[in-house]
Amino acid sequence: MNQTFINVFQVTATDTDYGKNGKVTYSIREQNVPFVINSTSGVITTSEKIDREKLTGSKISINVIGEDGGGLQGTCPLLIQIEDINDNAPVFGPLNAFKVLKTASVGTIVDTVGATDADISSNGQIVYSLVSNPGNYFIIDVNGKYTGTIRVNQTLPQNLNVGIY
Ligand SMILES: [Ca+2]
Ligand SMILES: [Ca+2]
Repeated sequence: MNQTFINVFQVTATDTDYGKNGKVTYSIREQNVPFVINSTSGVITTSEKIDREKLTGSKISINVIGEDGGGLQGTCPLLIQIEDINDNAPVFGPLNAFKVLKTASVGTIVDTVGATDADISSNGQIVYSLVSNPGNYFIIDVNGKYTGTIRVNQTLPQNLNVGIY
C-alpha cells in the first residue's frame, strides 16, 4: 500500500489585518517529521512512508506556524494518530517435536506453539490451525482461544509406535 502523499489535514488561520499583514503563510516547526504543509493552502500531507511499527507510540506531534507578511506568528499544535496496517506476517519461534504418552487422556495439553506479529489489534491477532493432522488425534485452540495450545483430541491408538507430525 502506498502511503506517501496522503492528505492528512488542512489548517486555516485568519488574520484581520489588510494587505500583506493579513496574508498568512504556513509552515511546520519540527524538522524531522514525515509531514509537509502547503504554505498557502495549509494542507498537510505525508512526505514519506510511515511505518507504525518503527514509531515509539502511535501518535506524532507537530506544531503548525501561521505567519503574516509583517512577521507576526500564531502556532497550532496538532497530534496526528497513525493507524496500523496489516504489513507483518506472524513469525513462529523455533518449533520442536513433542512427545506424548499413548495413555494420555483426551484434553491433555501436549504442547504450546507461539508466534508473534508486530501489528496491533486484529492485524496482530494470530489464529492457529493444524495443517496436517492425520487421524485427528490432536486439536489446537479449543473454545476459540488463540493460545497455540495443542491438546489430545481423542484416545490415541495403543498400537502406535511412531510419531505423529
Ligand atoms: Ca503494521
Ligand atoms: Ca499482521
